[in-house]
Amino acid sequence: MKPHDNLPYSQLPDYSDAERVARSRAFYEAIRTRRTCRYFSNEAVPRAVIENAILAAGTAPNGANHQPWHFAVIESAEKKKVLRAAAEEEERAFYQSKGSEEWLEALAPLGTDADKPFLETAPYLIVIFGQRKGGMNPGETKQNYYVNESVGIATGMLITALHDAGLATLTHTPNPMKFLNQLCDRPHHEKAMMVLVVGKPAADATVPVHATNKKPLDAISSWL
Ligand code: IYR
Repeated sequence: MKPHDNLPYSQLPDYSDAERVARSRAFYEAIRTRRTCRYFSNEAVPRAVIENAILAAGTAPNGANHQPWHFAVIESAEKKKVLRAAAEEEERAFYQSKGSEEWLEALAPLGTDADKPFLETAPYLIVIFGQRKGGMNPGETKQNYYVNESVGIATGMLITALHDAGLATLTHTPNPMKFLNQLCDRPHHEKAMMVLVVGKPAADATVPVHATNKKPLDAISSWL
């Protein structure tokens, strides 16, 4: 088969309108229960769940189908410890001086601080890298396109897949993230974009009320 050959698009079920409405509502009801979690159980989670979620993320739409992402899954206690120490050092600088007054005020209702024990408690830390170069095949150095957009969509799908499997996640963004290249043994042309903390929520986990307040449809959409 040549690269420009096409295949029939035959994968989608032909639901009735009523079924589509019901399914879209059911999906919304399921995904609206997702919460960013800051209290994790240390209970193990099968690796296959993470592998399947990464496979799902890897189907995301992306620039030129170069799939410009890499998911480095940290499960070693030693590496988690190093990541936590480096991230907390940066976060201390952020909360003590680097973060603007306006930014810190915006975070106040979430109650976040520089302490990140979940970085050692949770069974998995998925460090998500965007690849500025790489093309489709190993060893290629072709330019990649729409890396931020592609990785953003893939990350959303990863979070959705993990939520569907009954796992909690936290999108953590240490700033700067350069130390993650060395920790995860990734080349310089890759940029770490997110640390996704994954696991079961702690039995007594709570979420800030502030985070449950979602904008209504008419505030986030318009019909033209
Ligand atoms: N990276 C910091 C600060 C932080 C920033 C935003 I914007 C958040 O929504 C939450 C936290 C931290 O992890 O604490």
